[in-house]
This record gives sequence, structure tokens and C-alpha cells, in this order.
Amino acid sequence: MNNPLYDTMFAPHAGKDTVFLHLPEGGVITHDAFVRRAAQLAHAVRGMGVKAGDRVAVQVEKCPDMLALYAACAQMGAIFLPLNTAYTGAELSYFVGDSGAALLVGDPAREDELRTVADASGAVFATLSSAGGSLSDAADGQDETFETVARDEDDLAAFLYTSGTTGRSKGAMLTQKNLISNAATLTELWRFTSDDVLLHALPIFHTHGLFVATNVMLIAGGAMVFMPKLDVDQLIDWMPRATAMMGVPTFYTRLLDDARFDRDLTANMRLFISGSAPLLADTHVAFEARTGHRILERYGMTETNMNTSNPYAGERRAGTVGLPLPDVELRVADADGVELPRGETGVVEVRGDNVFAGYWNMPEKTAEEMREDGFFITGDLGVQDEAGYVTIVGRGKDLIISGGYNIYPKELELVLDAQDGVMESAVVGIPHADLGEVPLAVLVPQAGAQVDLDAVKAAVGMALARFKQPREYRIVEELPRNTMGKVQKVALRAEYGG
Ligand code: MCA
Ligand code: AMP
Repeated sequence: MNNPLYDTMFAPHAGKDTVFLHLPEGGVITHDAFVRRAAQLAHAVRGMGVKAGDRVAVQVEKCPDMLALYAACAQMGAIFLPLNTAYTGAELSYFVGDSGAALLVGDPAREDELRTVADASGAVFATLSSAGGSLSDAADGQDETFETVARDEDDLAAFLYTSGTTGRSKGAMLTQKNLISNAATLTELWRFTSDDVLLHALPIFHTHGLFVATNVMLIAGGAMVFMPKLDVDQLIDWMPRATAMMGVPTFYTRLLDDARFDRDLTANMRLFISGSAPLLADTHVAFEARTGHRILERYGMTETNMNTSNPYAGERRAGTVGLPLPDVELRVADADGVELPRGETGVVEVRGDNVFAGYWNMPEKTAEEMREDGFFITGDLGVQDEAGYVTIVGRGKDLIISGGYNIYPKELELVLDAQDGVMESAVVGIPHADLGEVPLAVLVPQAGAQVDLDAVKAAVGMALARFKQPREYRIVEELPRNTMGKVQKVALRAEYGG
């Protein structure tokens, strides 16, 4: 193999006239057409000066060409760096600058703003969307074959930025091997084949929609119903023609809220998979009562892809994330990395080909989270039972997961603390029926000052993506602290969490 990622995921599809993407708005894209389009895009991207090893930052609405751009980057050895479409210009500037991206591909609707971002860090700018753009124009008419650039399995394939407890996002570097090994394991474990039709309503800028859902279907050779976003009507419309679905817990609670969703509608489905956030045992139970299907829950992270999964054939235990994957070593450890006896709660650590190569340009951060023996410290608190099932019982890291998106309180607190009249702030997650958790901000005014909440909200709106913004604000005289002076977020959650 001269380029393991391309040769595993994409090359086998050349010449196949089977359906790869069903487009809900009408039409299909075959496997062969997809591979040919990727080659055209690879020519276009190379024409913009991108070479193997360069980063290609992409903030584009979900569309077939965006997926083909992932394949194009694999074929030309460039590093694919997808970004949440909700990110503001301020957030994007950091990602493009930090990664040193050679090319920023953005939505034509935000061309002026994004071109400024690209210019500021010396990146070339191009546009792409389902309705076209300068990159699609440059690709149209190009040769439909492209000579695959040789790569090694340890070469980098993608960067995914993940926030952190310091408030500064880190570029997780994923190698070809990370992606291939995990997708191959999941394909086999979950028994995906070319007969499968996956309902794909997740975004493709995160691990779940791209490296789990899409990579698994590429290896299996099956089809995806490629929906722009979660739309319950569309899911219900396509369900009788599909065999599987992957989603965050909000997908499942929203389906259960719809009376049309029942046993008959799901009769053709063989598998429902949930991840990215805790699935309530209640949801699991209600889902089985309504449909007869037991949701299969799994657990992973940007840095590691997937680590555990409930079994396909064995018992799927509600409230657990299942067993370590066959090629992932997992231990529940104490603060020194020493494995604890089964049944005791500790930090989940994992080792295997799935574990990333480190954070871009942050060797000290990488070292902090990596043990000398190669185990990665996830920061999740877990417990493993005698049979090996893992339950995530909490997070050692200060993290809010809202509708499957991660929000690090520190990032919000830094913005809030900088506002006029604010002395300090604390952000905590409070329960939310639809999204699991949402952020609530507690502000302490400076002595004698007034906090202008409208001005604070406006500033937060400029700085941070909408999904990160606090849903509620409280103004208090002081924050609860322990004897060490540390803010007691547990107390804040108890007070405001309803
Ligand atoms: C949208 N909004 C949100 C979220 N999504 N607010 C908080 N949390 C969210 N997740 C806000 C919008 O800004 C907007 O605000 C309003 O909600 C409606 O937006 P819309 O786009 O219509 O929302 P939606 O379509 O209902 O989306 C909710 C969703 C979506 C379906 C839960 O967020 C989603 O697809 N989440 C999946 C995320 C995901 O793929 N995570 C995987 C990460 P306003 O109206 O005020 O403007 S990978 C990962 O975690 C690991 C590796 C793993 O294990 O998989
Ligand atoms: P991310 O940084 O987006 O990769 O999010 C990874 C985090 O999501 C993990 O460290 C967990 O805290 C959480 N997570 C993912 N899947 C699950 C799950 N099935 N149950 C509980 N938490 C999960």
C-alpha cells in the first residue's frame, strides 16, 4: 500500500456503481462518482498551492463536496481540518493561525469575513457549498483521476481542535493508522456490510459523524442517507429504507417525542448507536419499550476515536458504555496511573492504535495527558465491573456536553471576566431536557459597578459560537469557595441546576 488511508477507504470504490450517498433533496451519488469527484477536488486543491503535509481548514455546511474534500486530502496527503460551522470569525482566526493552514475553505455566504481570517494568517481562501463556490468551480472539468501521493500509516491525516480546561483549544493530530484501525474494528464489531444503509444526520466536522459514521461506511462499502442536519421528519421518512442510525442522545429523545416513531417504522432497522454524551438509562428503556430495539451505546473522544462499545450480540447494558474495543487496552486508574481493582472509581486511561499522535505544537500538553507507558489519560471518571463493562460516572475535567458538543467553562469564563463591570465569573452545566446540559453563567460585579447583561451577551456573541453561549445568567455578590479558595462548582450546580 502506498497510502493506507486512501487505499483502505476510497480506492476500493473506484468503478463501483453502487449508491454511496442518498441525497434527501433528491438523487444519489455512487461510490465511483464520489471517488472521481475527490480526484477533481485534489487537482483543484493542489492548484491552490497545497502540498502533502499541509493543513486544509474547512468550515463548510455539510454537503457531498465537503466529504469529497476529505477524500481529496487523503489522496494528496494533505491534513484535513474540519471546523464547526457555528464558529465565529474570532474562533476561526485562532484555528487557522495556530494550525498554519495553507488553505481555508469556507462558506460563500461568509466570504468577506473568512477571507479576512485567511489573509491574516497567510492562508489561501476558497469557497465551497452545496450550491457551488470557487473550489467547486476549480474542480469542475479537472481530470477524474489523480495520482495518489504516497503516505505512511504514521503520517498525519487530520487535525481536530478540541477545547481544554485552560480555555485554549488544542489541535489533536490524528494519523492514518488511528483512523483506519478504529474504523476497521468498529465495522467488524457492529457488523456493517455493503447491504447497510446508514441514516447520517450528524455534522461531519467532528469524530462522530466523520471518523465513526463515515469511515465505517466507507470500509463496509454501504450507503448513507446524507442529511444536512437532524430533521425528525426526514429521519422518519427514510427509516423504513434504512438499516442503521448513529446519533447523540438528543437524536433519540427527539425521536421518542414523535408518536409516529414506533415498532413498525423501525422494522427494517438492525442497529441504533448512541454516543458523544451520556445516554440516560430511562431513554434506553423507553426506546426499547417503543421499538423493541436496544440502543447500543459506545464511548470515545476526539483524541482516541472510540474506546469502548456495548456488544452487538451480547448484552447491551443500559447506563454503561460497554466493553473495551478488542484492540484498545483500558484501565481505570488512580492519580498516578496505577490500575484500581474492578468496582473502584478512577480515571479512564486507554492505549492502542486509536490513540492520537499528540497536540499540535503543544508537546507539554501532550506530555501532561500521556503516561510513559503509552496510556492516554482521558479525564473521564469511570468504573469497570467484573464482566468488564465500563460506566462513565463523571468527568475529572471541567466540561459541559450540550447536544453532543463540548463546552469548556474556562473558555467562557475568560470572555466573561474581560467584560466591563465583571470582577469574576463561573460557568456550570445545568440539566436540559433536550440537550442534556446547557451552560449557566454566574457573574460577580466589581465593587460599586453594575453589570450590563445586554452588553455582556453581545460581547459573548461576537467571541463564541452560539452553542457555547450561556443560556442563563445569574449575578451574585460572591462565588462559593472551599478553604483553598477554589470555586465550588458543585455548590453552584446544586443551587442553580433545578
Ligand atoms: C444547536 N444549538 C445548540 C446546539 N446545537 N445549542 C447548544 N448545544 C447544541 N448542541 C442552538 C443553535 O445555536 C440555535 O440557537 C438553536 O440551538 C437551533 O439550532 P439548530 O441548528 O436548528 O439545532 P438543532 O438542529 O436542533 O441541533 C441540535 C443537535 C445538534 C441535533 C443536538 O447540535 C447536533 O447534531 N449535535 C451533534 C453534535 C456532534 O456530532 N457531536 C459529536 C462530537 P439559536 O436559535 O439561539 O440561534 S464527537 C464526540 O463527542 C466524541 C468523539 C464521540 O464520542 O463521538
Ligand atoms: P470530545 O472532546 O468531543 O471528543 O468529547 C469526548 C468526551 O465526550 C469524552 O471524554 C466523554 O466525556 C464524553 N462522551 C463521549 N461518549 C460518551 C458516552 N457514551 N457517555 C458519556 N460520555 C461520553
